[in-house]
Amino acid sequence: MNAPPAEAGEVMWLRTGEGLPAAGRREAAILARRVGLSDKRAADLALAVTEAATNLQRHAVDGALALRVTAFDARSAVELLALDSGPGITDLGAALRDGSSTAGTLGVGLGAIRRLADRFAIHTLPGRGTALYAGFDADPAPGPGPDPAAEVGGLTRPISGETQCGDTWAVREEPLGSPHLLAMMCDGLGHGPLAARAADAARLAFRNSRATDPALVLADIHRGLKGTRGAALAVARIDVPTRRVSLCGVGNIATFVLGAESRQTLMSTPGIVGHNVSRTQTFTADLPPGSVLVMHSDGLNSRWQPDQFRGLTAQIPALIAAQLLWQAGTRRDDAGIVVVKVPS
Ligand SMILES: [Mn+2]
Repeated sequence: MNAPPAEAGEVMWLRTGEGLPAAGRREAAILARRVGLSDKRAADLALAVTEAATNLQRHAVDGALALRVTAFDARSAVELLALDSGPGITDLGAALRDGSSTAGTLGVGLGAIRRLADRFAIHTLPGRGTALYAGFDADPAPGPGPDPAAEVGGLTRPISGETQCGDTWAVREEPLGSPHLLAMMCDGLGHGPLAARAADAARLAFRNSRATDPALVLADIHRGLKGTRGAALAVARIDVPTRRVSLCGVGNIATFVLGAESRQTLMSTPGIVGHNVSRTQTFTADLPPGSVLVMHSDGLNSRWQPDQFRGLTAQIPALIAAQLLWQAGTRRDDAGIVVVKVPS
């Protein structure tokens, strides 16, 4: 999977409605050109988008496609997410088997999408919805390299009616090449272009900071956000060998260590990064094998519980982020989430 450094990029959201397959194909073609997919792979992507869109259109309560380009570790890809609010797939195994008779149900075409994609993942919640991930790599699959220190994924969605998003995230190694990761989740105040500008400034300051302590990284970002609207923002440091997380957050960013059946909260303190940051506090926690670090903005309702998301922590971070954003997110605010998983 994706190894850091990783950053939120532009995400194209397309909601279910007339013409979703055509709109999805159009967007996919633009992204395929941008990352240099071969004609063959671009056609495969278009086919997968058509299957996913048709599926949503015909069978889902409410749904959306999210398409984006990712470029991690010198490997670029087009990623497709298909998200819906129900009805869920009762027999996922049958739906994924090629040629199985699932006509008339939500699972149509899943086997085809899995076969077409370089990477595929799916998580379904009976009655509540399905999240599907399919990745199409621009370059031939790299040979087996060293295991990445961690897998990272995230997702942002602007408030209804806006195209730019004030929520953003980034993850990178610090120092570079070390098993120490820094992760940032940022919610630029308000929404629209001015919030997006604060988010851009936060990503830049995060990238340029050479500090290792999360409170000092946050202080660097605080300076970088002067003159912007400011943001709620949290920085986590993950020490991979010891599986320890330390977190310094200011304002309303929710941070959790999420296990299969548990959720531990790491607190932030009040304030606005870029405006008023008085006394910060750093909290630490263990990241037990099988658990993931989740950071999200208040565009997601933080009252969600692990038992509502059975099996989700076993999925790839990009799918964990997408399912949580879709199920807990509101359209009345920018929404953003980042998930980091340290392999067992
Ligand atoms: Mn917000």
